[in-house]
Amino acid sequence: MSKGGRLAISLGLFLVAVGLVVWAVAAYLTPGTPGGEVNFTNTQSAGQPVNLTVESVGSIGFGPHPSWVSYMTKDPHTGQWIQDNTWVLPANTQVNMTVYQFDSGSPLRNQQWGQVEGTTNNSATVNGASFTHFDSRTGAGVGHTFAIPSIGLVVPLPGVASSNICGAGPCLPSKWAHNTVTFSFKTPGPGSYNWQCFVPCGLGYLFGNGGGMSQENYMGGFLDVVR
Ligand SMILES: [Cu+2]
Repeated sequence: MSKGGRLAISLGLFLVAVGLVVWAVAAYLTPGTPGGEVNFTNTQSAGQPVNLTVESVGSIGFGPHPSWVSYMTKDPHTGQWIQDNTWVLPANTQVNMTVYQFDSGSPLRNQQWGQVEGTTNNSATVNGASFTHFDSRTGAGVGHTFAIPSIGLVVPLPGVASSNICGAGPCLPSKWAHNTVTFSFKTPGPGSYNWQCFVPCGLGYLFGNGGGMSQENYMGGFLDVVR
């Protein structure tokens, strides 16, 4: 091979190496690159309930669509709020879910979604008070719902009435007005199950189902249930 050829190959390999280093540093510095999975199979002993904490925010505040509504997950390993809304969960295990709901609300288009279904005792709590149905025509309405259609689970998340609304995620419960909703459910057998919001909250889109509503990882994600 000519000297020029070797030089070209060396230069090419050098540039690839520089590119990989830049990519690795950028990946490391980018918090919670959306679309990733959060592993809840090793956060507790086998057979013990899984504690899963999420929040719903009116504007995610970063990424390609900063104004979109979104859920965020509290990473059980680091305590950080990240926009990774696919959860790896053990099969046939109780999940104790806490949702901090930071968004304002409105009446539901379908009052049926005000019913709590598919959770333990078909009930949930909001700020400590048990409820089985929320009339979204009262109070500040419903901000979002959390639903896992394949197991018939729907929980309405009451909207926030306060003017102290968090403008951009991640929203800290210690700082901004929110409603704390808790409920439990049992994971099914192994498989991939989608979860989503059923409140048409993609405002400005036909039927309200555009924007964050139709984009995975904003108003929806997956439960990757493993044995
Ligand atoms: Cu929503």
